[in-house]
Amino acid sequence: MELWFTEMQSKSIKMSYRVKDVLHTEKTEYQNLAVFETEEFGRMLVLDDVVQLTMKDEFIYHEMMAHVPLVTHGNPERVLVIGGGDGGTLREILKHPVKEAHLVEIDEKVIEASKKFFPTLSVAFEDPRAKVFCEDGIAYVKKFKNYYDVIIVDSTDPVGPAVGLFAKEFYKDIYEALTDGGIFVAQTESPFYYEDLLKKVYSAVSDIFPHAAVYTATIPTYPGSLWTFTMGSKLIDPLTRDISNIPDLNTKYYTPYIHRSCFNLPAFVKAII
Ligand code: AG3
Repeated sequence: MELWFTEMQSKSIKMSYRVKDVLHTEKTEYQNLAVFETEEFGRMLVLDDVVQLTMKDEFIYHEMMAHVPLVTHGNPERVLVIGGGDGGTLREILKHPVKEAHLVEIDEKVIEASKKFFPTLSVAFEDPRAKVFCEDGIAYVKKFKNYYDVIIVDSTDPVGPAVGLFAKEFYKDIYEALTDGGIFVAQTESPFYYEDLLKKVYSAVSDIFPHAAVYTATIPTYPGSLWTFTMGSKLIDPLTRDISNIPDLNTKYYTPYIHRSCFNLPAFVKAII
């Protein structure tokens, strides 16, 4: 018998993966969580029927989530991830000489599943600089003023529990929680399927932050492949930042050339923002 997992990438597009094994399914307090062993992309984490990561291509998303803002900042000491309970973004952050790498994840079951099924990501939680808080990220950031150098929002799609993570009020709280040279990045979905969201987020971020920029990466298992990240910066202009001294970060996607080029947007994306 053949087993397939299908994600509805949009109302009228389905993407199916042949599954070798269903390793885990559970209903958590917040969402349905599943771990599959797929034929093509290896182990896969799925939340509410949406692919969050696969072993084969997770490096692209996680490297771009972490290294673009951290290198743009230049000398981050305290970094916060909101969401990202699998630990992938945290793992990349820890390649930098940061002092504190905090992660606030609402669903502790995601962290547990990662510890069990994704050891190459959850290894990040063992680093003494890493600290995990299992609570609502929206309430968490309100507690801080001028504290974090970089805040990264590694959320699920803007449905259900993640809706508030794409709201202007939340970005204002993030602005306050950041230090003077602080930088914020959020994953902002596919420009093909979430055009309105990208437009809305970019406009909110550019209202709040002196500098706003969008960058892209190509991620095979995310809808539309081309994926966007939106950055807000309090001081440094990400587009003119001198990045000639980028340290070797032992990466598979991110390079200094990628850093320079990822802010160069295709014309149709530029037209959206
Ligand atoms: N967070 C972004 C997942 C978005 C995927 N969307 C989709 N497949 N429709 C991933 C969390 C990984 N740390």
